[in-house]
Amino acid sequence: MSETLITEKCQQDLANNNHITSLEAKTLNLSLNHHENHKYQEEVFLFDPNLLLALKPAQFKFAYDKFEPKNATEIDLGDHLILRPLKRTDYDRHYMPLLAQLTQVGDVSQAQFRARFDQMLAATNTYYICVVEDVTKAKLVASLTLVFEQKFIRQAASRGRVEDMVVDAEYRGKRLSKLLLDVICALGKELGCYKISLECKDHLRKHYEQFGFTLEPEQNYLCQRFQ
Ligand code: 16G
Repeated sequence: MSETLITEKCQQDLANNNHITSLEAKTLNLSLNHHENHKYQEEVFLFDPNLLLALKPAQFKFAYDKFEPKNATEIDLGDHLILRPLKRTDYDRHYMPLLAQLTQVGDVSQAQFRARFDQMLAATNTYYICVVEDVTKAKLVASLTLVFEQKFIRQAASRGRVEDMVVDAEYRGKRLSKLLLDVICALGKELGCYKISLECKDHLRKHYEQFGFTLEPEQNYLCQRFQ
């Protein structure tokens, strides 16, 4: 592998929060100058984009017009829309106003956003936030989160939780919520979750049932609120 390619791979691994374990990387004196460091900061993903790029539409419940790798980190959905993991710079791509279409978000500053992003990133292999961006507007238009929870039960198994599904009002009717659910369910399976669960309002139950979610007999969703 050429030195340039190795450097690119290392920078991508850094951006993806992967440990650099390859012998090639270890033997390479990887010193990023200030400019490169800045570039790396701009491209920090919450999880490895390769996890999305490895998904095949054949794994999905529904068919979509387009689901093709656009480059090393993004999937082209057509219509100027791309799918990728959340990035550290996404505060500037209207991420909080998007979430405000789901529930109260409060007044989160860019610094608070980045601090929370860093905390999620540090909890390795736990937060998988998938977003859809309209690249013509540099604006996030849909988001869905998979939380990967490790357990001691069931032979030290892991489960997934689907959280914070939101699609921008102007982009509804493009089946983005279906696509994100397909993606998250396929990802959860790939990660080895023994189950994936979600909480939703009654009128959305039918929507989620299409993906195999069921209200199990005698299961109740209980909640205690503190605010
Ligand atoms: C919905 C969401 C949940 C989100 C909550 C916010 C899905 C499947 N469910 O229940 O993830 O956290 O709304 O509402 O996306 P809250 O601010 O009232 O807790």
